[in-house]
Amino acid sequence: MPFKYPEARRDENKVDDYNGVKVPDPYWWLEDPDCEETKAFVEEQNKLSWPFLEQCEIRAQFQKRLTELYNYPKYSCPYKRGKRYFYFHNKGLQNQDVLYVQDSLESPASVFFDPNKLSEDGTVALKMGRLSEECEYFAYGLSSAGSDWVTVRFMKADDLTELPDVLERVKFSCLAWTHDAKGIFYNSYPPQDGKADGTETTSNLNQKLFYHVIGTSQSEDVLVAEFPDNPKWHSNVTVSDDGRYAVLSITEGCEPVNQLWYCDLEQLPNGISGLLPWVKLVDTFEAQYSYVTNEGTVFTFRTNLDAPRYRVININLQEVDREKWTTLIPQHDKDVLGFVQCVNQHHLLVNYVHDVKDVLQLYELDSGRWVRDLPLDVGTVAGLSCKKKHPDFFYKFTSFTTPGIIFHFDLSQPNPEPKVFRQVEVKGVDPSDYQTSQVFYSSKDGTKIPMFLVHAREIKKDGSHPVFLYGYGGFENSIQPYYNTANLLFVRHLGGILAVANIRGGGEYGQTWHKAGTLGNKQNCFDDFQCAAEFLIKEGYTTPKLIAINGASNGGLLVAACVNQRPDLFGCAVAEVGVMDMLKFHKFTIGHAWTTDYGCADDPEQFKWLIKYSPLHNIPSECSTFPAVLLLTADHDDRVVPLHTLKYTATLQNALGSTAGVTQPLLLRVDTRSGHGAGKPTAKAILEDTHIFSFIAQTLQLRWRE
Ligand code: X99
Repeated sequence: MPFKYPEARRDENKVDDYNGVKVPDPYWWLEDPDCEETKAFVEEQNKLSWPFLEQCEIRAQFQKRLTELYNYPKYSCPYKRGKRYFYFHNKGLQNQDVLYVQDSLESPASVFFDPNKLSEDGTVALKMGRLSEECEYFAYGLSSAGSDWVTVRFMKADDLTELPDVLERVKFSCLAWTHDAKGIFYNSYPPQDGKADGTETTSNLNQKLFYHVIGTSQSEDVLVAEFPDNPKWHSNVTVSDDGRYAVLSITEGCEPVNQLWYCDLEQLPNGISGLLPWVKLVDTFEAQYSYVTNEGTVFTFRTNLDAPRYRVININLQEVDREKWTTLIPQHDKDVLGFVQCVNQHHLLVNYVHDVKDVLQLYELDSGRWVRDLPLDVGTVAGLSCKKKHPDFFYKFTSFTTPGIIFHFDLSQPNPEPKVFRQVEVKGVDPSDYQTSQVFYSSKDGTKIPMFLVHAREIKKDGSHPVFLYGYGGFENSIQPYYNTANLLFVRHLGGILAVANIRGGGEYGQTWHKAGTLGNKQNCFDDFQCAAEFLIKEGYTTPKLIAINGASNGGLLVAACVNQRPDLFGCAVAEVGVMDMLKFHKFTIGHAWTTDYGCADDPEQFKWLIKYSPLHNIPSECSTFPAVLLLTADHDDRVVPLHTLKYTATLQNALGSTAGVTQPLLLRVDTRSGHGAGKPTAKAILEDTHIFSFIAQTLQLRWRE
């Protein structure tokens, strides 16, 4: 019995003109989140989707088991400030992680900051927190209901007293204390018309950089940098390890390139009291430079300048000619240089990504000489805490089946070796039930694409296994091994295979891999993902009817584009918070920053790329088979505004909702008081995962196995 989808009004008169090409936009009215018609549309969709999701056969079992298995203690690496140690901890099911403090690593810990106290439903999240250098103050940014907007507040770190200072209209901001603890650098946007609670779609332009002096009101904050001629620019300050310099990085979009300006804070006769006399070390957007540390005027940066897999360079501020810049750690032949951090005054902790798996090494800061490897299993360094002035550091290892092992390494010891500082075990999950492997398959153009597979120890290659195929493919973001309880439940109780395809557009092999999946090459991402499914079928793992694909954000675009292009290849598709209207994304909130990966429809050449794959504009008009589709968005998603998914849903249901061959559900789930993902309370995350996997099990007809 096909579904009866809500009627959505089509405005046939709304046709946009892109340099002479006419493109209808009948559901443009869904772009207004506040009009009654949009609200009614969302309500009707939810009335269809939520009961369906709640009534899926395995829903209760999945939810119960997920809640049980998610209920394990979670810890971050501890970090030292002043004389004390701080770390995040979640007992298991708390909505938000709690910040703890202790006098030493062995002494009892007490609660330092608990975001759970700030809202009933756990939707107020700690987005950023910074202790001043000597631990006088704690500056913290809270966001509400999943929005990117942040409010910064302050407290005294010794007695936890709240200060009256409040910073508003903060978004995409740095938070950098000057070492005298007098104040902090942060970014905010000018006032805007209408609301700014994360449900608006207004473009984010003209961000400014301020210095806030503790004990003053925000209206008195010192404007230290602005770029009126370049409304899309974003800036970020790092205060150097020695406290002397403010290092300013300016970006224009999501490309890994920045300008690099600095200011010697010791050379300011009146302190920080106005626009700073920035010195422009790099005033173009040719490459990325990330501050690592400095010894006097010799600055160390991680850069992709002439190095798509990144390298470490030194620049002496007194000899800034490019010919005088020197290489400290050259680019690796194959591996990508990940993070670089200074520890123990004169060491660099260096991460490489080798075929999507992390490597950790120690180097000498002065010579760039390799000192030693820190052995790691196959997986990811998911956390790190270190400081130049401290001889010891912590790192957290994770993998598909390891929730987290925190190692402590102390360079002040003779013959130091990493020690397991903390290791959590999850009751009910036996890592030996699972097997992780990495395969390399050929994409359409012959490029070898890595893919992780996680499944039961012994599986038959008889095509009988359901697959959960995940991908992202954009913005140089690499998808390295990660621990996810719901994914493991899919493997253990639904007999499934988790497949993570490291498609192009990501950073798995550096900038070259990224660029091969952007702009005019974006189709490579979709080809890579489709070829992953074809590989799994050809190798006898599965069949199209048993494949569920999933992705979020840029990965939501991936899923929707692949469904349009190959509806025959998948049984189910779950697209979360996706970018679906490739002709208009740049008009809303921070969308303009993504033109670096996607291009922009206002440009006639780039329009041709976008119109070819934009999910909203390429839904097949008739087809004999189509996967079950679940679309997710949320009312406070101000990263990828909900209108993308709303318009796409209306178009999809209109095109295929009453087609004879299309019997599988095409549903939209819109969450409330929820956003793009960051800061989502545990209760909401568990319910969302439950709904996603219940939908997959229901539509692929999977049975629960004990
Ligand atoms: C962003 O849009 C990042 C947004 N953002 C900035 C920040 O532009 O978070 C910025 C400037 C300065 C400081 C902090 C920020 N991103 C991040 C993309 C993918 C990303 C995103 O969210 F590059 F990883 N997208 C949603 C891209 C398409 C869908």
